[in-house]
Amino acid sequence: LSLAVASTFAAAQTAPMTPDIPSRFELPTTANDYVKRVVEIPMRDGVKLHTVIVIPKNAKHAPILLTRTPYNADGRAERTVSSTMRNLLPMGDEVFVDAGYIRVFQDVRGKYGSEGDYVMTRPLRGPLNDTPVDHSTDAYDTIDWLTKNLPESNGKVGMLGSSYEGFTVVMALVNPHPALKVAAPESPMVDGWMGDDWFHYGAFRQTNFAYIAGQNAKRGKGATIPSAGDDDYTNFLQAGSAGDYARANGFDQLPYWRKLSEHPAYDAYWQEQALDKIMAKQPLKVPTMWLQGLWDQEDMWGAIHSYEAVEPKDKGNDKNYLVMGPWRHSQVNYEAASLGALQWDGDTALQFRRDVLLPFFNQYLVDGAPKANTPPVFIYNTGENHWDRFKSWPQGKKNRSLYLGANGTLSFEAPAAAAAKYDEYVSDPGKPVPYVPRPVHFNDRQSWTTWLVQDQRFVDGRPDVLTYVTDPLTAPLRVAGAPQVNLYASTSGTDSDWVVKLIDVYPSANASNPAMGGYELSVSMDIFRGRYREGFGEGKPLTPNTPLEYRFGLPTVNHTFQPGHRVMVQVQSSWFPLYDRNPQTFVPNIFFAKPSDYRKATQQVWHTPGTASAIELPVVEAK
Ligand code: PG9
Repeated sequence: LSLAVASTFAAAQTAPMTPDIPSRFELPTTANDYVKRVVEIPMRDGVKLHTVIVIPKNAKHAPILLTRTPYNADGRAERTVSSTMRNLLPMGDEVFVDAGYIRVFQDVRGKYGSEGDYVMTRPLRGPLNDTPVDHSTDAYDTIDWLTKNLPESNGKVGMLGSSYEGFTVVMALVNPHPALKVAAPESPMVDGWMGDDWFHYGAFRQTNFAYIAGQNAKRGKGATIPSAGDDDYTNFLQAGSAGDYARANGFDQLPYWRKLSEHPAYDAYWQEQALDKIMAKQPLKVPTMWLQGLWDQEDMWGAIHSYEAVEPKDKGNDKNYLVMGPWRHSQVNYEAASLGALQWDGDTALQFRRDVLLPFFNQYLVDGAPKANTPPVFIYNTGENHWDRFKSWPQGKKNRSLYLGANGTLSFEAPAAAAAKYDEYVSDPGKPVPYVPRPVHFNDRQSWTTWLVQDQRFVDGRPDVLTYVTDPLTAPLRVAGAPQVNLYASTSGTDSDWVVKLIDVYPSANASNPAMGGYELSVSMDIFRGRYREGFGEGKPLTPNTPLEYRFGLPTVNHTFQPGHRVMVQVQSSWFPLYDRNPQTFVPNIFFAKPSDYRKATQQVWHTPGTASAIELPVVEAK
């Protein structure tokens, strides 16, 4: 009897040595308010793209929101493990979830679950791409499949995404599928040389090393570069040139680094990829909301330049829209009541998503939805702390020159002939000016996302930073557009970088918010690599010790300098280690400058009647 009991008992139990990891485990889905389908969608060349589709339970005639990503579609479609679609999907999607949208994330070819080759910024078919496919055809084929295979949908698709995901939205707008009804490229990477991720006016952005290794070392999550020490200022200085840093960290194995370093100038490789120029060639077919942050530390060029390039062909004034919020890169999809020390009038990102973006998308995607009251231009005034709704952009039609003067003065009066013709400093590549206070940590997210609003007092007064400042303003000064630098400067070297910052200096004391007392807030700043002053296609040596003109646009602003504030301009010749150092001796390719090429140079900023350095401000005159 006891033997029989024992064997019955054993039969009811799991044998002790049963392997504890089953071949498959799935969470029950009955409680979910959504259905998730993971599909491999075939493209025209047979390559299958990994696609995650999240459908509200019992959906009927639902619109589709599509994002194409190099950042892991499975992860993008699972913010948290949750039975509710709201908690499952990214924060920025909440308004769309509440409105009953179907949400689709797809891995671009060659990344994560998708087949095919990954080409970092795959050019459109043409001179740089002799394959039959690009992101435009992949978006087309994907939309075609979605409209035929999702019975829960109404067959209308919108695309949205930030940064790289914004770049894939722009690509979809070139020969768009007829079912693509509306699009919002958010901080899209549009021109990687002029002012988006890789360079700004030819100066290379060394933060990209980590990105390139992270994206390209593997099909999934790539490699992390070890840090030599706890201050990236020292790490990059000791490495030498950007090319030396790359070599020491194994980048010669990564084709994208080779492509970058073989094309330091704005040659055909970059020109053919500039999406703003491509978009400008034909009128928009799809209503498009171009969107970016006013302090977008990664893609400051793309959206605003695309909007401006496309605008002349928007004859019906019904396809081309611009949105600029007081945001860091991609902050539109998160909480945005503040940025660094700056506080806004509520969560500006939520206000935009709920009140502008969703109604705009609904209008084109939801059957029977009303026409949205979408302003052609929706832009935050960062000095008066409110949203502006405009019919057109820029608002500042009249450029007024703000002149750099003797003794650190800055005024709307052109300089008279004076004894002091210029101000001088020594730029030493051995001691470059930091872009944030040291120690610098590239991977410190807080520092990286807020560096453009960093209080500039940390360099004001350095012997290699020139500072010009107005008297306290007696009336508001409203600037609405892109300030233009018109600098006359000389160098004793044969190449030089020029960094120019337009700064709002807050009154020196602020009892309610002491952190803002005397704050030097950069409202617009950028770097220009001097060798390109005569043209971006080819770098040329500078004539030493001669005042030369440098003209370049600064990032767009919509800012009121308030009475009691002062306007400041700072000029310096390095911004390290974010930007690689200019050796200040002309060499064919700065990526590969040798240690002996890096030399101190005496820099002069001129302010005489014939060489009047100034910033031209798109001022809106008070009525
Ligand atoms: N700024 C990132 C990027 C875009 C495109 C190319 C390279 C980098 C991004 O945030 O996606």
